[in-house]
Amino acid sequence: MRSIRLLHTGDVHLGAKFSFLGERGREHRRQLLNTFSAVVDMARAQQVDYFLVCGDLFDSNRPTRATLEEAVGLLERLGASGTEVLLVPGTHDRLGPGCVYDDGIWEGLDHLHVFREEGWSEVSFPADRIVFHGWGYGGEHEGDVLAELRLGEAKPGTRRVALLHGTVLDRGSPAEDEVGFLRSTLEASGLDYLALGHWHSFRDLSTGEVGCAYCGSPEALYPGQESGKVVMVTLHPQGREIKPIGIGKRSFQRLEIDLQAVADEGALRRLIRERADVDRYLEVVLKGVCAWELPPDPRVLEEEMSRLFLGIRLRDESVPATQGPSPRTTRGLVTGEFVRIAKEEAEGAEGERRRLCDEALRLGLAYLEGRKAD
Ligand SMILES: [Mn+2]
Repeated sequence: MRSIRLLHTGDVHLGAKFSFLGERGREHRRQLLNTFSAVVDMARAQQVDYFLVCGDLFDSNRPTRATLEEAVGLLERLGASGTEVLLVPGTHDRLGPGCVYDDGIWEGLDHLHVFREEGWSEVSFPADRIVFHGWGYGGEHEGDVLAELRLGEAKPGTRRVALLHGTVLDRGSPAEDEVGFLRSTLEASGLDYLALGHWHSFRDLSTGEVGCAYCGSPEALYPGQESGKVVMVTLHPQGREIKPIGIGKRSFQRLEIDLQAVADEGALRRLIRERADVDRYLEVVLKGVCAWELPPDPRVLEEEMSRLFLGIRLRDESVPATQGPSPRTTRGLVTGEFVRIAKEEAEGAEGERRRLCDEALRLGLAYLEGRKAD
């Protein structure tokens, strides 16, 4: 029995609108296709045996003709180079009348299997002694869907892999518009690997005998999700290997800034500018007591920085120092005098000297206010 290699991806969301990215939304929609193309290239370069797509290849059942043709073209090329493609629909591109998988474009493609039947169905590759079970998602389904999986008879040594767009449940039933399964059912499933889609961040849920992972989206989609990976799975004659591989070009990040530790608006600008990257979406949350007269206007800063990032959002949760008499702005108090002098020094200073002034103000304030200087 030889080792079998699977490239596991899903939740690509081709055609997603990204209106929150404004002018850059269109470009990011294009990026999803570019990244998917890179995933296909990786599968071809590494000559994987099977390519698994675990739902939500499309963001909706109405992708543009160009998007559909390009995606199917990529899968066709993959099939032509000897890799078998297996695909289950997800919640966004679910089965139903007129769904994207009913389109004639999918017909007559060799080496491409779409699980078009609602519920479990299977396809087997006797030469490799491997069977794939796929759940055709057509809408929510009560109960544990893995408990409904029947592996049936097969030659000893046959490997079993399932594709599911669903949720692992700790207890109870899945949320609205989802299908789910319990960890205990996974453990007893008899599968070699369960390839999951639905969550947009990679997660390895393997349990003893059964390998299981969420691949996550190959490209960054929304703030708060850690996307950008695909999973390379190797089923050895004994054991398995599950390897996440970074492939996404872009990232969504969050930065919390305690204004108490920032000397002034200029220093805040510099802190944000340090993260500048046109492939990065940055969510900045301003916290703490604002050391200056007034907290900055988030919209002005967003506008000013927007060209430096894929997108930037500022949320101001800080408390203005002007709400009460702050020792920092009170003449005659040690803290107030220190802030005044340090700012005078910093003004007009540039480069390394400026950085040192900012640092001195930050550390000095922390010392005077009895805070940890982190
Ligand atoms: Mn999804």
